[in-house]
Amino acid sequence: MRLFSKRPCHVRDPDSEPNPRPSQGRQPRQVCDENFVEFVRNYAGPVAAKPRAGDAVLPGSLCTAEDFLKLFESQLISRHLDLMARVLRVQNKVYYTIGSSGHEGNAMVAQLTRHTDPAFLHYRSGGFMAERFRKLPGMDPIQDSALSFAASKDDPASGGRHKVWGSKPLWVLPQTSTIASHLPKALGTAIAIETAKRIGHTLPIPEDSIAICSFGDASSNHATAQCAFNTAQWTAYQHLPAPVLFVCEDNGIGISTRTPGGWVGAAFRNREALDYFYANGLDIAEGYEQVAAAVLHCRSTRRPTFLHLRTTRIMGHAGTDFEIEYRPIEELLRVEATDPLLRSAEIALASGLMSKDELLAQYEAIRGKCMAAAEHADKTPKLLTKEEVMRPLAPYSPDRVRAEATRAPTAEQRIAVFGSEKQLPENQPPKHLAIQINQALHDLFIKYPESLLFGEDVAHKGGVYTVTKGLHKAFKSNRVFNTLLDETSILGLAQGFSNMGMLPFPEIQYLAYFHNACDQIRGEACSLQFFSNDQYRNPMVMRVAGLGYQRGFGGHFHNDNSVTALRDIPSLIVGCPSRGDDAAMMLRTLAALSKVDGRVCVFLEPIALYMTKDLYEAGDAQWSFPYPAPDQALEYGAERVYHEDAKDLLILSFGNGVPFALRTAKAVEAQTGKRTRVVDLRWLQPLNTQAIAKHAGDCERILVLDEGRRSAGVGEGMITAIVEGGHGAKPLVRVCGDDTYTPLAGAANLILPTDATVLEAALELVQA
Ligand SMILES: Cc1ncc(C[n+]2csc(CCOP(=O)(O)OP(=O)(O)O)c2C)c(N)n1
Ligand SMILES: [Mg+2]
Repeated sequence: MRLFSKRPCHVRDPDSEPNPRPSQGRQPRQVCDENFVEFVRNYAGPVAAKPRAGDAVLPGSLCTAEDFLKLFESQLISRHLDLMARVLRVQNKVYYTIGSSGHEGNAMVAQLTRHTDPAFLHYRSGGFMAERFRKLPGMDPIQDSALSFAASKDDPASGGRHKVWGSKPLWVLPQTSTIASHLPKALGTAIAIETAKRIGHTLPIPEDSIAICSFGDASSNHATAQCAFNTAQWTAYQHLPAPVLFVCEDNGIGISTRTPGGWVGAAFRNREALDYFYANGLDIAEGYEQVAAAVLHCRSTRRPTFLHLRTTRIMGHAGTDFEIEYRPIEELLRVEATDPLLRSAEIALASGLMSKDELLAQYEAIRGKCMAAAEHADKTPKLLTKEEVMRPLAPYSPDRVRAEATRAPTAEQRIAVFGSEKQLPENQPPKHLAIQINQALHDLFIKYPESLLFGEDVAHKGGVYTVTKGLHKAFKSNRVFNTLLDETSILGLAQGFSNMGMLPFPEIQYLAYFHNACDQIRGEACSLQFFSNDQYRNPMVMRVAGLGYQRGFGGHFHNDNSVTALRDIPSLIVGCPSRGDDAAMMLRTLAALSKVDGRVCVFLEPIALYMTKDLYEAGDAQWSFPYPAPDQALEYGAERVYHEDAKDLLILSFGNGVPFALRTAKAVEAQTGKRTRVVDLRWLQPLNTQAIAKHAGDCERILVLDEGRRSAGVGEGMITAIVEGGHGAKPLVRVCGDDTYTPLAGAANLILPTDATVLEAALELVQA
């Protein structure tokens, strides 16, 4: 066997250039390719009598000859897809060269699990995918993968939006390339499988399914991965089921950074409530038994299971990787010698299952199929318009959303929860924001038996501000529960629940604490519809308490008013009510947007308005409103307009700014006779730019009131809409927060808009 050819993979070749030129001639073959052919040709080891289908492929192995042949073919398919990508990348026919070579042993995990076990995969999962494709008739892994490599519009995984491992019928949810970000939602899915049974929700997959999640050795160190392991352990430690199979594909390196020898085993072998298995993924005959044991353990015990799968990395990190710069030649030689395909060829030959000629013929036949599929894929249509690209990103079906949002639960259902007709919230006196959110959540929980609410301190305590009080009592621990203190896990759980068809209402205790888990929404939840061509959806309504002006509980972290972190997330919907009745109706619309169009929604609750009952003076009760009956909802995007006939001044605002604006309007009229239209935008993402432009057009002067920071705040979006709407020449002022963190106590008012500063700016405007 030649382990190191004249042209090793670690010598720069044309496809190692970031922007390759079209190739003029034939591509030189990769070392692993040459090695394989030579190894088979030169094989001179023992050859046993051909085993029958049910026999062990080699004495002592748990893998039968029949199963081995399938696995070997899957390995070869995976390898030839990699080789094809290296050849055709330089011709600009393929747009992705991160391969699976050296990891093909993960086909065993696919063979030993079911196609209905949801899989969240590492990018080196070619072997797994080829094997999983066998589980349903009529599916072709080569064809489908080739379409994805070519960014073809016909790509069944993402519709040409990314090279992802994904399949709707095979329960492979496409993942982004942010390493480790998929672990929390894989765990969430495992927990959701179990929760569904407890709340009587019908699962889309069998009840004894497990969630599979693979990742690399370097990725196992990531904070997001660690939080998933910890949450799995925290769950299992309490004897709660969490059937997730973590598969750590350990090739000993992450791009160029070596994982310390033995680290993965040392770090995971003795963790509390995380059951460790080791399998040699380089040798099917040997590794099969341990993979089977890990899968069986996970499925039967429903405990989180860590499968440490030994792999290696052939052909570098990606086509652009120049391995020789950071790995000594001796090491590369060792790596090439442990190529799992050489071992599989040896098993096939030594067991007598295949002759050299048969093996080489199959090898070349698969190469031919992969190349032909890729050439075909290259000729298929690509995404050519912006509309095509964005079609699955943010679906919206207005009529269906409206109908769903105004669909009320029955009176009997409601009375069973609220107590009596008289106790129905719409029959109560007007109430403030916190109470109405609470009542609306009760109503939504009656309407959607598959809804769940969870977060920090939300259960018995009812949240820091008692907004969720009573929900736990009414709907019990399976639907309303405290999580551990980890926002990333909360949002991972939310994705898991929605993957299983439930409607999660995760709560983030304060907006400042969303930021450290933002990737779960920005990178993961919101990208799923896009990267799966809207085949997968993870709808949710994330409630976040935030914004400024809290008197009792000050400082930055309880008064964070940065909406910015939410506003540029593609497809995310952000609603922010300023009063109770709007909040109740907005929640219904958000839930409907989730149910109908699969949207990820944020409900941003202004803490300072939770208990606000008065508007102009103490005791006037003018910021308390009757509870809207459950068949009332807000139109998605629609603003609330106060003093619609006023034209002298327009104040555009949201959240805490709305009462400021109304008080200012009253004072301006009293002092100058000028009348002010106040617009509460209510929906912060996407901003209703048409409404902003319309009101700006109607009025003579404009005041943009945004409690957020000057830089990148919502106010910038409002002003852009005004200017783009053609009204930039009108007198315009912005009153907003300063670019600073919020200080404690009264000092907060120095950097936030106040009644006084808003009034001052408004008077200047109207008197100018
Ligand atoms: C959060 C994040 N940080 C950095 C990267 C860039 N990156 C991509 S793969 C990789 C190494 C991963 O190594 P490992 O987990 O061992 O997987 P392997 O590639 O070896 O299979 C890095 C740093 C990324 N994709 N995501
Ligand atoms: Mg690695």
